[in-house]
Amino acid sequence: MSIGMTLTKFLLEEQRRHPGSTGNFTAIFSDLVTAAKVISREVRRAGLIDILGASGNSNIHGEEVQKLDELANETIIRAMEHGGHLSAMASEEMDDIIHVDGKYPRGCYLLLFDPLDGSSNIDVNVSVGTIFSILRCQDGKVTTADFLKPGVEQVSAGYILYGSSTMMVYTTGHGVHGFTLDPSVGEFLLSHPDIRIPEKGKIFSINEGNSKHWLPGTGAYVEKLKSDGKDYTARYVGSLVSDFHRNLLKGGIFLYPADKKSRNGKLRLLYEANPLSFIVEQAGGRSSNGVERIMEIRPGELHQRTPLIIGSKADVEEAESFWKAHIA
Ligand code: AHM
Ligand code: MG
Repeated sequence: MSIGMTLTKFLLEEQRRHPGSTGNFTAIFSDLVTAAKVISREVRRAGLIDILGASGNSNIHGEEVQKLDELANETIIRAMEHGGHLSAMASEEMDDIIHVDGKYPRGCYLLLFDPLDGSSNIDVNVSVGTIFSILRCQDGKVTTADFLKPGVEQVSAGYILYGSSTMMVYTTGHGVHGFTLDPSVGEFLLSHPDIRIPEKGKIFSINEGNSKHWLPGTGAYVEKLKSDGKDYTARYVGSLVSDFHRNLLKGGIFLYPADKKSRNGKLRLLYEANPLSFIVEQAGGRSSNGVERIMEIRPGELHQRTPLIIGSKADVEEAESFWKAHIA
């Protein structure tokens, strides 16, 4: 029986279709896949780890029980540092960048990641995910400044969603493709080739608990959606990857805007907003901070936050028109 198109086969074919490709991505993705499978296994056992850890903070192997987000962080670093294709990494969980060169052979790429996005959902069995972004780097010692590139310079981006099934969705700038982990064979199989986000959706995703802090543009836009002749429906998981993935497939808009309390929004530019923006644009959608394309923002710091309005092109354009009207 054929097992279908695996991620590795697909990457090799993509590499052959684009002469000049070095094969580095195939290797980088192979390490990412290993990390994803380990994290997926741990997420699936999350409730059990708690039970096993309750007796003395160590699991049946005598290892210290780690919080899942720390475990995901460690898993990615350990899986990626040996490969020889990276120079350094940056993680939401670490203040500073993580150097690879010096310890292992050095490559010409940088990896940025949010190891387990949706932290507040980890303990309650709600879908969480890993988000990643890949940049090219120059020769010489890597510093934080090398990571401070606008999103348009990303060479690849993606996420792994630990949902009712585990999925990897990625782009290398040639469309967006989704793979589902088949646990029986341990492979990611092509399940969603060439994903296109509908031009306009019916879903809006925003934390309405923040409405007392909203700026006028946000309030006016949300009111417009609720009173629109076309029926919108509200969906908000509270895990960016999950909310984004649903809207990517069904069409819709996700907003975590600037408000009176958080002038820069909540989400991080380099390893949350930029990778999802690369994906949404490759799928035909749009992403903005309200007034500016996310992928053109010049970052000033590694853990910089940004307002994020992302999803179906027509919906994001309409939201932007409300921001612009209220700023003018
Ligand atoms: P995290 O990276 O610490 O998990 O925080 C980011 C998360 C996103 O996944 C989600 O979209 C957002 O925070 C939800 O925030 P809020 O609970 O304020 O609505
Ligand atoms: Mg996050």
